[in-house]
Amino acid sequence: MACHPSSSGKKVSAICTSWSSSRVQADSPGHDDRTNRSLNNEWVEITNTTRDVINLRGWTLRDDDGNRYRFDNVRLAGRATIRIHTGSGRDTRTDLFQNSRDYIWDNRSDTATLRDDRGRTVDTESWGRRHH
Ligand SMILES: [Ca+2]
Ligand SMILES: [Ca+2]
Ligand SMILES: [Ca+2]
Repeated sequence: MACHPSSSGKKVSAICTSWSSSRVQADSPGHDDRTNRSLNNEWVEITNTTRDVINLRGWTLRDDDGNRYRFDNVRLAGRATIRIHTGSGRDTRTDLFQNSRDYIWDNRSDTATLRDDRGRTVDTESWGRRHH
């Protein structure tokens, strides 16, 4: 987990120490055939480990290849988990969709970086090894 310490915000430092983008399913089960179903079985889960509601508006989720997802007005309750799917679908309280037509999270290696609305890194999740 990476986190830039904040001198001002008690709230931000609390987020930094408490947040985790806890799980990534980078390799959609089965053959990667680029169907929407397969794309949606590639996802990142973010868990709010605090007891406070956090609004993710303006927050971003990025990979190592320049893909970026920007959150809308999404309120994540305390202790709640939200799953961000790669493919298309209708956003709900527990599931969001990037509406991408291609995979985002590289099966072998990649990094998911969550940043808040001020561009500060809240959490990172890496897997595999870099090849360049
Ligand atoms: Ca993948
Ligand atoms: Ca697969
Ligand atoms: Ca990627």
